[in-house]
Amino acid sequence: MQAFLNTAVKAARKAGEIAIRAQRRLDELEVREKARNEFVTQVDQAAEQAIIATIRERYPDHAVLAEESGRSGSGEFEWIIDPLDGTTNYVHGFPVFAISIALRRRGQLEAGVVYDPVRQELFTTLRGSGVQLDGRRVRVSGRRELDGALIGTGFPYRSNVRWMTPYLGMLRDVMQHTAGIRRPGSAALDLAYLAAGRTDGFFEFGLECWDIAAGLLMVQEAGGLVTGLTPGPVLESGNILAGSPKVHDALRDLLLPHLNATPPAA
Ligand code: 2AM
Ligand code: CA
Repeated sequence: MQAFLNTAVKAARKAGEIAIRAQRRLDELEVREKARNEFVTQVDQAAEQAIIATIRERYPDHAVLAEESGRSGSGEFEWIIDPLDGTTNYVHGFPVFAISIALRRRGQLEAGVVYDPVRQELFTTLRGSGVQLDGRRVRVSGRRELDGALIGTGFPYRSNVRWMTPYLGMLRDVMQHTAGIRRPGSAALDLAYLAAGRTDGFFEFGLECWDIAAGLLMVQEAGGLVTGLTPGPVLESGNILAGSPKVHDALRDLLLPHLNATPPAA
């Protein structure tokens, strides 16, 4: 499994270099919003192609599920790839974005990498072996209650407005019961930070499986809990709640009543 991880790390670093190099050009470009978006789409695609090429070079028969190019191949091994998580930040030059790569074998997550090319921080995990940040073992925080906890989240974006009403109620409650909320804008990095004990909990609706696959395994391997805010597998619903064990449970008690009180708009 270590060999898989090495390949994922190599791929993530290549994608990171592409993103950083292109961002310098993006800063220099005087362009319309649409042109910016098109440029960024090209960066996403180039980063994704670099990742897939690196994986395929080593493992030509593995399947791939990637944000830009979708699903290709089939078989026991499947790589789940987000070449640039935090695209909105990236477009604006807000320096919070990441590359996320996970490996799933027969439906079970086996390995994950989240790479922050701005800070050059590398989070890695293998099932059964914990989580490392730049080679040093990290764990979720030992916080036992919401009081004093720092909670990460993401807002429901346009296509997910159906969660708006329950979500705003949740925000109000979390603000009142914790040390604070952070909304950095990359779910992959949010989960990696949680795994490293930098936050104590995280929740968001409507994420895609490539946003969270690597981070989900990281939180679990770092001693945390991950569950769905709605029924069904969290990689499918994308409605995720995660935390160090006690904070996860306390957040769950705080958040779930909002879903019962205000069912999402159809
Ligand atoms: P992305 O940057 O790869 O799109 C921010 O709340 C998180 O939601 C990011 O991880 C972002 O990933 C993800 N996300 C998924 N789909 C999105 C969308 N349509 N608009 C904004 N963020 C989206
Ligand atoms: Ca993403």
